[in-house]
Amino acid sequence: MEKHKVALESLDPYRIRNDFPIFERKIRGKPLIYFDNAATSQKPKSVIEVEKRFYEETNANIHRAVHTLSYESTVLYEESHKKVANFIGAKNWREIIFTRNATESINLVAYGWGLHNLRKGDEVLITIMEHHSNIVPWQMLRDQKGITLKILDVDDEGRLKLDELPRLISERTKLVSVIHASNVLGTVNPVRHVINEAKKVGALVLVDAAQSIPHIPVNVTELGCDFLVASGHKMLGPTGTGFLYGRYEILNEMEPFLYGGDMIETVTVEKSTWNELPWKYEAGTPNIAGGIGLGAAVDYLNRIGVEKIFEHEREIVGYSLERMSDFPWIELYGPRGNDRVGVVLFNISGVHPHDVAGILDEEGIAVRSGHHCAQPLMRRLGMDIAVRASFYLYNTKEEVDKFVEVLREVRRLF
Ligand code: C6P
Repeated sequence: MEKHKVALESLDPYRIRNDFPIFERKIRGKPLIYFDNAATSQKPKSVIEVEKRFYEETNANIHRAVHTLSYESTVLYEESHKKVANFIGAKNWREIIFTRNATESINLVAYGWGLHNLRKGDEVLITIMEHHSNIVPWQMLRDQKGITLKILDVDDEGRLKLDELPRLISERTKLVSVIHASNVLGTVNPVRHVINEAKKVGALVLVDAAQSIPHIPVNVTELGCDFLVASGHKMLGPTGTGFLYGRYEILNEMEPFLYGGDMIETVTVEKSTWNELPWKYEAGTPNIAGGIGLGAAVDYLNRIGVEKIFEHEREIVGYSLERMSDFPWIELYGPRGNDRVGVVLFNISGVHPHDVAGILDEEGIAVRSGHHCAQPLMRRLGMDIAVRASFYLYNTKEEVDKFVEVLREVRRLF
């Protein structure tokens, strides 16, 4: 087991684990092995401390008063937007809108842009790989506006069928909304190629980066996407945090999503005008402490380096696949190659996925079983539910060894 420590020179997960208080926790007397990172990540001390300190020392509403606490809160909250903007290579921090999660970010685009810009006969292209969050809002627009929803298929390994893109994209395509990395299979999609194809017909592109931003370097300016969404809580940030990146000109033109306080410039009983970006889209008192915590999460990720995190995860996922491939009774899904983040989807023949997850939990190992909020993809791959182990920077090969040992026990029991 010790040998794994030295094999990972660039990132030491054992040292990193000391930054995460949750790993002091025992589950039924066993050390916690947290393999449910695609659902939400654990939080480092620095993020927890920043939130705590905010409440203890600074807490006040933003943009509303001249007193010291309000001023300090405002500065901290705006500073966090700047950190996120730098982290994803946005040119202007005003292009970053804080939301509750990736789902709210997509809804913001669907309501703020889609509802007002799409007409009957227009087309939105998504893929069969999407999370429900990137399907259902467009179905709402299909039903309300009469647009057509087109779907790009995947092959049996779970890679997008890119050769079908030219057939699906046309002058009628107004938006392509595509998942960057799959929460089910871990596939990293060549979004740059998709963006290039969409731009040929003048379509806008939304990238669902909920599973890529925490794990691989992403630069919106290099990508050339129009919108990008992510969950703060999957990238070491507090729950209740997420963000939308949108190109300045588009956000400026779009209609607000939620209406009320702070998103206005002036209000008379007859009419209102909108605040400058990003506040036009952050109506009401936002999750101030959470937003500041998200900034601290970005600081932490920068200190470690997202490239190193990706390398580490590649190593962990490669090792898991290698170990799990030894057993013919484990069915593994997803591409075999380097184009994946740290997600492994599998089933054990003859054992219900919830039973697998239950026995793993008995041993302190947290995985997710179910449809992973991507039922169309699961059906396309010929299954209803499966078990998912998803890794992050603090996971070790030693944990994978324990996990595989318990899987063997599951097989023996059934
Ligand atoms: N996937 C998972 O266990 P929210 O919950 O709104 O922050 O993120 C939604 C979302 C959008 N896109 C992708 C690719 C996602 O993976 C998720 C969240 C979690 O797979 C919870 S369902």
